[in-house]
Amino acid sequence: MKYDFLEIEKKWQKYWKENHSYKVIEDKNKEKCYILDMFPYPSGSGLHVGHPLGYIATDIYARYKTLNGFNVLHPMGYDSFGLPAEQYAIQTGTHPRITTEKNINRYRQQLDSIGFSYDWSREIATSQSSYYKWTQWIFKLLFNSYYCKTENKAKSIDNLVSIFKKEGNKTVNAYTNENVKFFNAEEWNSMPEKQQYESLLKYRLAFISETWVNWCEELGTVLANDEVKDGYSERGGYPVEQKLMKQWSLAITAYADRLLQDLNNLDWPDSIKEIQKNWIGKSNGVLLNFKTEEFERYIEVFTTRPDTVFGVTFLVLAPEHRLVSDLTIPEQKEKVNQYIRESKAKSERARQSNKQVSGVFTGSYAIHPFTKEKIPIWIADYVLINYGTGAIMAVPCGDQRDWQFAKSFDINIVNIFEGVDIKDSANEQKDICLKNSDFLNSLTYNEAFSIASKEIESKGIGKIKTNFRLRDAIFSRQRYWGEPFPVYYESELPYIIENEEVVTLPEIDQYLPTKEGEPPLARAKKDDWNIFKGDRMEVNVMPGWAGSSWYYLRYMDANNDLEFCSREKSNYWGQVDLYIGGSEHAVGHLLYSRFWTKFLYDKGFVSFNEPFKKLVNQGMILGRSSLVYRINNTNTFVTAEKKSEHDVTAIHVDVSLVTNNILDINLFKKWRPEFEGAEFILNDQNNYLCDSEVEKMSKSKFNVVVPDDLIQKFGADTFRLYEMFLGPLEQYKPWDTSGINGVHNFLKKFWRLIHDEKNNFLISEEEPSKDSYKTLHKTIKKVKEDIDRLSFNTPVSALMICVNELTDQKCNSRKIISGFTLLLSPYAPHLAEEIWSKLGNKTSITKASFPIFNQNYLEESEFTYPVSFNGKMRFKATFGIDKKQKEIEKEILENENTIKYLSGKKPNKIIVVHKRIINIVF
Ligand code: ANZ
Repeated sequence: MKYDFLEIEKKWQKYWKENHSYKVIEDKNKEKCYILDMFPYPSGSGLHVGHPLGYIATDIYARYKTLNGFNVLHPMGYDSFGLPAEQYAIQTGTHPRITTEKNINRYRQQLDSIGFSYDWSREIATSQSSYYKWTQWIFKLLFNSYYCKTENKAKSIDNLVSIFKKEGNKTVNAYTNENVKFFNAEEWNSMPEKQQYESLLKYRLAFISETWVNWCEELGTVLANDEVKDGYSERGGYPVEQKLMKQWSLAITAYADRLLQDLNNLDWPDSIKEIQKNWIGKSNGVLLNFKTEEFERYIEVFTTRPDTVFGVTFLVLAPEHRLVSDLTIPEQKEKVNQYIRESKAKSERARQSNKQVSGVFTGSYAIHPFTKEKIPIWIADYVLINYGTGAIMAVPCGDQRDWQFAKSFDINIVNIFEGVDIKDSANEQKDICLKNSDFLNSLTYNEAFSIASKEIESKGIGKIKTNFRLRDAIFSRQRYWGEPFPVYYESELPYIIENEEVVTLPEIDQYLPTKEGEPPLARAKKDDWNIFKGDRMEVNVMPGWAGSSWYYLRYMDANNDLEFCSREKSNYWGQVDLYIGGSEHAVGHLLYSRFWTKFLYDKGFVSFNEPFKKLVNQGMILGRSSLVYRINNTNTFVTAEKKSEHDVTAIHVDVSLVTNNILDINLFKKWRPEFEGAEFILNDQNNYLCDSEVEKMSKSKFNVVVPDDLIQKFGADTFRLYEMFLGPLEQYKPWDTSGINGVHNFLKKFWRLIHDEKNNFLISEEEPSKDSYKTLHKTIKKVKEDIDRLSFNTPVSALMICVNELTDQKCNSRKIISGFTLLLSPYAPHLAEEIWSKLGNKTSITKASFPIFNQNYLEESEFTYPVSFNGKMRFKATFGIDKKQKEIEKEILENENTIKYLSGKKPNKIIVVHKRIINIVF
């Protein structure tokens, strides 16, 4: 009797492939359901057991929805541009395309071995020119659009040109990436073409500007804020510094308010919504100008607390502020320059979390716009260049950092809060009356805020302003392995290559920056480009998130050569109904794809303005690392029990060298040349014991477990069930194979239920017992309810209980086994197909219907009645629920207990209340 999973899985994978079982077409008669995984970057090390967790969950859900009659779109592809392939190319000269293709093949083979129900006819890879042609197309669309703040949508730049022709730009309420000069129609019409073009560049949603960027020297590229963690690059962990560079950016800030508002309509985890909300960071405040004392200059500050204006005792500029050099007096120059150098090396986050305040006085003063007092101008790196105006009015009695600053540098503090003792800063004093504040005296925050704002506006010294923490998204990367821009330059102005053709990535001799420090693409000569125009081509490439911002749309119409995705297809498939992926994409990918979707919606290319209706973050599967201890400056390793007796360094060892925490010393010596001659101090049992630690599964920690071996040993169906069985999808959980046997045994037990000793299929045509019906239907109910609420672990135990009960009932009745097989099929599709076909079905189980739950089967089949004599309960008796009243009366009279209690008397009446009581009156 054998459950030959390897044979079965091979057979059905072949069948599915040959019969295109998972191909879907747009079927108007069926309700659609779009179920999506965050597509992987195909890395060189393949999939480890953590990767498929979310994929298995969506696959179960997709199969479940299909069985329930939905037309399910469940595609897969690759986010295949990226750094690792490029770095490998730098080291080895292998073209990143080759590495990427190899890795994709390995991924595909691994994915296939797990038995996913993907429609592979829709496979995409962002690095294919047939895909990035459309990424470039969206970029061009952004370049050719501006954002109308009155209509609150993106519109065609041509529209703007016709307005300029008629009325100039004064009436235009549009997003601009820098301040624009006003012109009237006449001025516009007489402007040289080049100047017109330059003016328009400021309105475009894809634009070039000189911005402070996160520069990573080691990677030779700019990084987005979400690619930087604590001052180091997320990939590689290299230091990141601030640098002023000319870069392409996308005007995501034009969408800030909509990105914030529309979060309310999304079925996403609250934590992710909160992270996005903070990242967007909306604040209402005012821009206020402070005149400098010496010359005709204004320092514009952004404040959310105009009510505290009378508490301002100094101004602070970010060290990078463009007025710093003008304002710094000669005596302070050296100190200021030194400070600027120091703060350059700090990341934005490090600057904000500065425990120790630091700063330098410029030597200049500004004039307070109301009190006319002289206030000193400082520079300090707790003020960020990228936020607000890069300058603040400091109110020590209202703001903790200003207070600390004033204290450390002995700057005057004015107390403007009634009844507050300014020993410490009076953070968030919103319900306290103001004092020392002229026309704001005795008002509290709300009133003072609006009166001060109005006064500032009417005096012409500032204006009300809503500010967002969100920055425009920097879109250039100084790399090779990314989408080239469809852009060329003429007289240093960027122009779009407007034809339909894709600009392909040219071949280059080396994947390094040029000697002049230009990006690798600058190595391409004119002839290396498939399209070359103007003086030169753009040599930056797009960032990793370009391709991933719209890939969910391409799956809907993956093979369309004429459009990125037809309106018909996107109307049919609509938003992604369920999106599963890691929470690390909270502000990168998930924000950018919302932005692109809104943009495409504005331009009329899709009918929805949010990409992902429901989002679930799967928890990470953690690895169990093994650690050995090397005695410092020796090649001797000491067993964990004795490590405290020595001065040691812990070293991660490959988990495959360790069993039950005991190191295989021979394998260890062979593992790496430097350990060949290692010596060991063992424990009393003559073993070398390792410590173990639960942490992220990663190649560098040597704790990676790959699915391949497990699938070979237990089969894909066991693997799928087991990954789900580990616990709730959202939870972080350590990988632990100790329970996999149990899950495997469950499938074997099911096999045994319907096969005899000789492995003959055994199925009975008998009507199942009530108990068996009950077992099946309670399982249907549980599996259905649980999958509906995306609880994927609990149905596994329900299925196990079901097989146990059916085994006890010796039930191999066709009706029950068919039902159970269907329930099992989303989890263990190969085994389910096998049994389904053995049951005589001619079509695949994937084309069948989910069993319908019937409450009636759950009703008790028997009831135990209390039997009373003249109202006094004497004993209990059990009868079938369906038993007729007359029969119960007859049988109860024959019961030996009744005979005893009646002791010969004749009963007058027998009362039987269905499923309640039996009363015998005598
Ligand atoms: C005066 C003031 C008084 C402020 C007070 C706060 C409290 P949010 O809410 O995050 O928008 N600020 C402005 N630009 C800054 C920059 N580039 N770097 C660091 N800090 C900056 O914060 C806005 C407040 O943060 C502004 O309001 C400003 O300080 C500071 F009792 O102005 B406030």
